[in-house]
Amino acid sequence: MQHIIVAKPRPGVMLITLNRPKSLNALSKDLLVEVATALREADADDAIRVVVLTGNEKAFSAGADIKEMPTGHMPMWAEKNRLTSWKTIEKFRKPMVAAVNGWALGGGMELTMLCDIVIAGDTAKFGAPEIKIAAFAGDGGTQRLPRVVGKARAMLMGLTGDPIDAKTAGAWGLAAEIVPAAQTLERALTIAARIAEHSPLTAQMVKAETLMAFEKPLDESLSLERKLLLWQSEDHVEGIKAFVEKRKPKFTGR
Ligand code: DAK
Repeated sequence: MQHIIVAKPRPGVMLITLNRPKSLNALSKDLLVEVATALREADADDAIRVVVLTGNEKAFSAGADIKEMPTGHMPMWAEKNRLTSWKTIEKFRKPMVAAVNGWALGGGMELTMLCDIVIAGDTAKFGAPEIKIAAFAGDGGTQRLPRVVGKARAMLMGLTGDPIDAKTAGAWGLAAEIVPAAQTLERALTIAARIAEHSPLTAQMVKAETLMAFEKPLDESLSLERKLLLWQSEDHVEGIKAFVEKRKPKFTGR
């Protein structure tokens, strides 16, 4: 990997660090392909239960790599590997936590919205500046941002292109917690390790069901949720037994 660093800092946790500091972790096609590759590995590895995604202190990511954009008409947006990589990130089944310091702009902010929990340092700034280069948040941002912050705030961000600070991002629901910047990664890893203690299958189900609330009409998602009452797993049986026997459960992921 040339543009990301992959580590396993806690049991059950994969840490992916975006590593193009000279361009503020701009999301080049190659970087996106590497992130998608790491996620495919995480998906295939039962020992990995949660992924944490982070950048550096100056930037989580400043968005799509503007220097990679053609000045002619040929849309690099439609490049197959780029689109497939975004799809892989979007469809990743295991819980994903973002640890965000500094800039999370354009595609960088879109990436945080594909994470299930966002922990932001107090230096973080979120924004949709695409309009400044006569583009728009075309990797899901025009649809996900209003679902997260509401129409009026999404319009404010998308039409002015101006960033919001961490406190505002927390108040608007883009981040679950705001912490001192020096503690962002540690807090995200602690949350990831906590999730990794639980039944992995169940954590994936909680993720999938929660996402349904954003993706399907209420009637449809409620009936899908009801069908899941039929769902049973060895971990569920173990969870009940452990409670009754007053001991810690041993989850196997079955
Ligand atoms: N791409 C490439 N390089 C970038 C970059 C980016 N997004 N952001 C920063 N850099 C580079 C700078 O060019 C500079 O490189 P050198 O000049 O040193 O070689 C280095 O990173 C440091 O940046 P600055 O010198 O500018 O640092 P400052 O602290 O002064 O400013 C900044 C930080 C984040 C305010 C500024 O760098 C900035 O405004 N960056 C651009 C942010 C941006 O506009 N992001 C959105 C990109 S567009 C689609 C349609 C559109 C899109 C996607 C899909 N479809 C139709 C499917 C668009 C998506 C986007 O994300």
